[in-house]
Order: sequence, then structure tokens, then C-alpha cells
Amino acid sequence: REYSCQTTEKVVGAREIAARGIAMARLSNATLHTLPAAVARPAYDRSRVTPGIVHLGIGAFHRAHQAVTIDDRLAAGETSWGIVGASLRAADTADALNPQDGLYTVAIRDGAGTRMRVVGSVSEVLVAQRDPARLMQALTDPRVRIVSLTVTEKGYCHDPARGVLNEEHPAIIADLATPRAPKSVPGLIVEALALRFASGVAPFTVMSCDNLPDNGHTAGRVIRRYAELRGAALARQIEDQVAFPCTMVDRIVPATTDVDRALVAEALGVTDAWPVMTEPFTQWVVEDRFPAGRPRFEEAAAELVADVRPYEKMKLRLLNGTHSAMAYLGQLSGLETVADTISDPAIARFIRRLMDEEISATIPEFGAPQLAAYKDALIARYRNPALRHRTAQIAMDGSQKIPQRMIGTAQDQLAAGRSVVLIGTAIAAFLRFMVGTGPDGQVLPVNDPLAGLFQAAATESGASGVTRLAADDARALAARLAPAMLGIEKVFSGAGRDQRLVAAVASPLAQLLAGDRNTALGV
Ligand code: CS2
Repeated sequence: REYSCQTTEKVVGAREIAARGIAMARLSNATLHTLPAAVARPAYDRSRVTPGIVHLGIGAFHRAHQAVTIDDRLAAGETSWGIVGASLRAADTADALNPQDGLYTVAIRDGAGTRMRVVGSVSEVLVAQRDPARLMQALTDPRVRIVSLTVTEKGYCHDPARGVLNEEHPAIIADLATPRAPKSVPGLIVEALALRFASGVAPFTVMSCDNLPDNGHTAGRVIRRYAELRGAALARQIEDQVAFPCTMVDRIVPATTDVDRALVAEALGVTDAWPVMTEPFTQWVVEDRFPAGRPRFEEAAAELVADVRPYEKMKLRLLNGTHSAMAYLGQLSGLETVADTISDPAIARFIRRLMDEEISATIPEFGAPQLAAYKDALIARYRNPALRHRTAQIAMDGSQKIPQRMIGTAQDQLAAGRSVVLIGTAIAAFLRFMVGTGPDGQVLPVNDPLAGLFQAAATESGASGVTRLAADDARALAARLAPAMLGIEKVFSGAGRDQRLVAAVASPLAQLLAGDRNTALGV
């Protein structure tokens, strides 16, 4: 396959890079000194770094965000905070990074060009499934004082609408049957804490970096409940001794492609099996509650605050809420990336109105000028032409994301007696997507742990396989489909039975089912 990737300086044929790749050395400690001067790299002696953090769920997001901040702190001399990364199941990150001594490239991209930086804060990557004993050893290492998490929403094994442990979750049932050989996130953390308590090692702080509301409190609630199911004494120890600070994390990190790998190899002169691609923007707001100690985050890119909730709410509703809205509208319109989607004038207008006319009113914690600046910056970030953030990637796991991204806005608007017309339209786009077939006959990439529930609601309502209907049929179908899907309590809780919301969803859903997207968007 012939393709090319454009850097600011030149266009490089991928075939040429692939051909050269065979002869190219791999990024590693031994080849660091061969990198061109323009590529930043660890400005510290990596052999002196000791582990202070175990990170569970080491995907691209962590590597473009927290690991970069830690890299800065290691360079500043806080060498006792190295990261041991862990994947729960897949071995692909470990197999890419371990032969590189944990090194990888962060490529920071926008319309003006690409900056590359090699990050050295990850010493190794473990795979829980492949070597559970090694992971438990890392989690119980007395030098490890923070266990951080980006395990995605579904990693919490919780009920997303209520934020409590899902006690019927198969992984939870399995872990409670064999608590010494845990596989789930709550199971791993509780077992590690139990071993630490038993051997007199102080517990670590659990730092959630996932896009959940009150992520630290949610993690704490889920983990304490799981511990309680193992035994009251253990739950009490965790309650008394373990901190679960909340953090708001923000950086857009699309999945890495082969074109990205070729671009990085060309710039580095060595191959990197798994670089991460991201935007210039980065934000990390951290609740300052680390009884076991922490790096001086505030001297890197992070802000330490007493209460993260307002920041989380602003980000989850304004950024992630509109991200999901664009993902579903983009998918229904055959638009591949966020940049393509926000370039569609009708969608762009709708997204800005959704922010201005409904979401903003639910975030009174920030003044209008601050919100306006935040929203302007978001739109500019979405337009970043270099990112190619796929709508299919964001559309994934909607059932786990929609509660905190959209339903909170809808609930607050309803409680205040204000409009839910626009947020209702965004929810309608999600429901229309979950039918699984698009208006142009396309099969939609539904990838969701609760897909079965939505599929059952679609089948019951007679919506399976629909593409584009006549206006009357679409209205009749939407009148059945909207309440059926909104009745899925795990996602919509009580809000899904509020007739004002059902009406605000059913009407644009009918227009979407008729293939009349612009009418649904109010254009
Ligand atoms: C996105 C987020 O994939 C998604 O669901 O909305 O990953 C988003 O890019 C980040 O939260 C940005 O900080």
C-alpha cells in the first residue's frame, strides 16, 4: 500500500521508510545518543531512577500525559518516582516497549508541524495476565507509593449510572471466588493492599486518571465495596488508610497508526514500535491528597487543588460530551475524524450551540469569560488538522461514557426547568448509532459492553437493520425506540423516564431515522 506522510519539511514515501526500517536500529538506551538534536530526550541518568508508581492500563493516553509529567520530575531530580507500567490483558504495549528499555516517542502535532520528544519515565511494562506474580510483586514493593489508573470506564466494573460496584460483574464474581488470584482492577488493588497490610508495608495512594465524574471517589467507593465483600476488617483498613484523590486529565491522544510510526522513524533515524501522537494542549488538575507522598507535580504541568469536581465537570460535559456528540453525528454522516466532523458547518453550529445554550448553564462554578475561553480553545483543538482522531474510537463504549458526558447535563437542565432540546439531540445521535446500521446503509462500529441491551431494545421496537425511513414511519419508530432505549437504567437511570427528556430525544431521533440530519440539528 502506497501512502505518504507530510511533515512540515518534506513528504516521505512510506515504502521508502519501511525499506529502510529493516536496516534501521530500534529506539533504546543504546541508540538514544544517535537521535537528531531536535528530538528531546531524557536529560537524566535512567539507571538511577527507582520505581515509585505502578500504572495500571498503560495505553497511549497515559504515555502522552502522566508519564510526560513524571519525565519532567525525574529530570528535575525526583528520581524515586519512576513508573512501572502494566497492561491487564493485552501484551502489545509490553512487547513494543520492553525491547526499547521502556523508551517511546511523544509526537506533538498541530497545523504548524510536529515536535518529538523521547520519554524515559517508564522502566518496564508488565502484563497482568502473562505474569501476575511479577505484577503483584511490583504492587507490593514498599518503594511504590502511588498506583495510578487509566483502565477506561469499564475497568472499574461499576454501574456507570450510579457509580457503584457492579456485584454481578463476571470479573468481580470470579475474583471474589479466588481473591488471591485477581484479574479485575478492584481485585488487584485490594489484594495488593491486603498483602501490604499483612506485611506491615504502608499502603499506596490510588490515583484514578480516567474520565469518570469524581473519579477518585468512584474508585474508592468501588474498591472499598469489593474489599467489604472480602471482609469487614480489610474494608476498614482501606477506609482508614488509603487515599483516593480525584484528578482531571486532559490531552487528546488518537490511536497510533502505521503512518505515524513511519513519520517518527523518519524523524528519529531509529524505529519506535509504539510512539504516541498528541496535541500541544495538556492539562492535569490533581486533588492534593497523597498521605504516602507524591512527586512535585505542581512544578511540572499539573495544578494541585483542594476540589477537582468543578474542573472534572467542565471537562466531562464540555469536552467529552461534545466529543461523543461529534463521534455519533460524524459516524452517522460518514465522517471519519473529529476534524472532518467539526468542519461540517451544520455540526459545528450545533456543537457550539449545545455548549453555549445548554451545557454551560450547568457549570455555574466558572464565570462566563472563563467558560467562553475554554470553549473557544476546545473548538480550535477539534480543528487540529494534524490529529486525525477517529470518530469510531470515541464512539466506543458509549454506555459507559454517556452518563457523565450527557445525562448529568440533561438532569441539571431538567431540574432547573431549562431546555434539553440540544442535549436531547446529542443523546438521539447516540441512540441512532446504537441501532447499528446508518442512514446510508453503512454498518456502524458499535463496540460496547452493553451493546446487547441496546440491540434488544432496537429489535423489540422494530428498529434492527433500519437505514432511512419515510417521515411518518420514522416518527412512529422513534416513539417506540426512544423510551425503549432510554429505559436502560444502567445508563440513563431515572432521567430516561422523564417525559420531557423522552420527548426531546424522540423528535430528533425521528429526523435522524428519516435521514434528515440537518433538521435534527435545528438547521
Ligand atoms: C475521548 C477522550 O475517546 C474518547 O472518549 O472523548 O479520550 C478525550 O480525547 C480525552 O478525554 C481528552 O482529554
